Amino acid sequence: LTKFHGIIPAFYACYDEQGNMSEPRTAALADYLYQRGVQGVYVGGSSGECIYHSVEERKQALAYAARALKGKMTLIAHVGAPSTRDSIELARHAAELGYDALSAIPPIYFKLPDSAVVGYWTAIMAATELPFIIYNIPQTTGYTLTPAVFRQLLANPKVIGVKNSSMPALDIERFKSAGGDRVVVFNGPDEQFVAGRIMGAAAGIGGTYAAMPELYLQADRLVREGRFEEAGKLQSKINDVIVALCSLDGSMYAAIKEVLRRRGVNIGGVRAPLEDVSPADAGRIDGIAAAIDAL
Ligand code: HMN
Repeated sequence: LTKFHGIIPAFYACYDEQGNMSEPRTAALADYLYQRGVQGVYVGGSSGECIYHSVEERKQALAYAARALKGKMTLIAHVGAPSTRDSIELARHAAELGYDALSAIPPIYFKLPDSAVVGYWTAIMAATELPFIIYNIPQTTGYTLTPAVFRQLLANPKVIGVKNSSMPALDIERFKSAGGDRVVVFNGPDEQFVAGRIMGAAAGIGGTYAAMPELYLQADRLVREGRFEEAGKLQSKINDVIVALCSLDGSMYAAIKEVLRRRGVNIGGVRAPLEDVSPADAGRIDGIAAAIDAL
């Protein structure tokens, strides 16, 4: 479990000018994160726009990131898809690529009973030898993982943790309490990374980390050193940036990609139906990028 700690940015979809998956641009984002010293990456999740990709494209995204980062940091593959079949295909692909762990949201669209969701996760786990991280994100999937279902899943030794993106920091504490030393809880909401770490998360996986990895690494260090007041103040500055990123007309990921462009990493735009930021917001993006550099 020691592989799973610290700052694990959710990796973004890296497109060429035509909007196709780009290996060189993936390598550029990978290198930028590696240079900053993050502990791992979470590839093909929400922030990776996986929901808008074909299975083939998702395999490309997983392969390009692995080729760039294998052996350099912890690699987690998100393989959740609407069908069990596609998820298993992605899981096997990730295992062949040498990923360190798999993770998956619950199956989306139909509202399924716990038994179907548990069956889905169990089938993915059975497909490879890799450890598995449950992904709880009720605000987008409509499915809420309860501590009782989590405990049931813990009967499977492959379950090593949960990435919890629900807002209550209490949920992080409850999952940690249910799993104890045999689980890692990953903080999901970036806006309360510090709270999540203090309440039981040993690591964070976040959609805004790659926009400002140095700030999250610093927050993580402050928590490890018990400097909670300073950590809280830094969190507040991080939150000002997140609020600014979310205040533009386009999607937050479009805004982040513009910030990254200003930090020297061009990974293209976002895939529709996600919306681009309008050219009129260029000045505001400059301001956000400058604010990050100044922190
Ligand atoms: C992923 O790519 O799967 C992300 O890590 C998900 C992550 O928990 C994000 N949550 C959502 O997108 C709902 C957060 O990092 C989020 O982007 C951040 O807290 C800003 O609101």
